[in-house]
Amino acid sequence: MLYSPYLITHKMMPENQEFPMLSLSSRITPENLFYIRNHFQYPIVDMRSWGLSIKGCVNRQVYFPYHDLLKMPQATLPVTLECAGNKRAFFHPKTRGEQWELGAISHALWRGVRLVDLLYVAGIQMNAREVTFEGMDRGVRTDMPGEVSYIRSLPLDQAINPVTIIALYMNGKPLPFRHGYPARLIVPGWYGMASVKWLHQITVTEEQFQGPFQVVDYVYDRTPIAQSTPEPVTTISLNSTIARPTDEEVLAKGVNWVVGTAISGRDPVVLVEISTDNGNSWLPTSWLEPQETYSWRRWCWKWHVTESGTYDIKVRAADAAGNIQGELADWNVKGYGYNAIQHIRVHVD
Ligand SMILES: Nc1nc2c(c(=O)[nH]1)N[C@H]1C(S)=C(S)[C@@H](COP(=O)(O)O)O[C@H]1N2
Ligand SMILES: [Mo]
Repeated sequence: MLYSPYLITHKMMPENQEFPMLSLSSRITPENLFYIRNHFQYPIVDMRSWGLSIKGCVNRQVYFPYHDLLKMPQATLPVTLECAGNKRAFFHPKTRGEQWELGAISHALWRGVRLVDLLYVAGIQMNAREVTFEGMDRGVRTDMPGEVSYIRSLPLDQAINPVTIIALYMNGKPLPFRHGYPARLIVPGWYGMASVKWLHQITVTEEQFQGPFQVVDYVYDRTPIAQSTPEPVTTISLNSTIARPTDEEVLAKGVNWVVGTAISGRDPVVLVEISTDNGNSWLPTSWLEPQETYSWRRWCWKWHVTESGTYDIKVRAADAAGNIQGELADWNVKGYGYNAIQHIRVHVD
């Protein structure tokens, strides 16, 4: 059977589409199925004038034309990007924002220049504390006047971490325009908002960046549940997802494979378990591929069903630090970081 899956559309202007998890068939997500998350309309990029500049708390302002970046030493890293709003649709009560289900997550091989190599050319001054990254896309937000650009910052230690790269290639080809051509930041292990697309300006600063995509969005705000100051959203939480079967699917008796993914941007995932009795008993799944630090990892489980009925299937992952996914999501106002145990119901005839 010829099967040609499509992205699942949430919005077209700006474009927000998710990867159809049920089509999961390789570790690397096919480019045409890689999720897309944009806050604004696409920018206009004129390659005759495009270059990457670094200014701020640096010894010398530098400017890198595209062809200079291409000639610099390149690093290649497999990195999974996951939107902080992935699985938002499963929060109770619901939270505002794109109602992402399972697929605001995808995996690719990124190749580009290490950010630290560029910062080294500029020379970081003693007072530097953060590095901000400005994308070329801009537009209006409903909560403030005027136009804003998509800008995010990183603490200096993460900026100089050699895994942080300015990607010029995705899966061996020049970065597709929708994923940030000509250059995008890739911050391995962090939720996707950190990986700024259509990058053109880097600024090393002494102050903490206060832009809306830093302090209004992408913070865990737990009021009124807890009285606490909102914490910034950073690394990917421990999570696991069933790609197949799907919720309410009808299956035949016999062998049915359950397949999915697991990820954490913190400690390596060491175990994924499945339950077919609503969480009363759990069995380990098998890995389909080796552990890789910043990558999701696919697992499978051979389910031999002999009795017809309705089954409540659950999946949970555990990491090397002893954390295990829980039944309840850590509810927050903006609906970030959903990582409760996934529950699907299937019917066996
Ligand atoms: N310039 C720019 N960079 C951006 C965004 C954006 O809207 N503009 N969205 C961010 C968010 S929230 C995510 S999840 C990822 C999505 O990357 P992708 O569209 O390549 O999957 O890009 C990030 N980088
Ligand atoms: Mo995102």
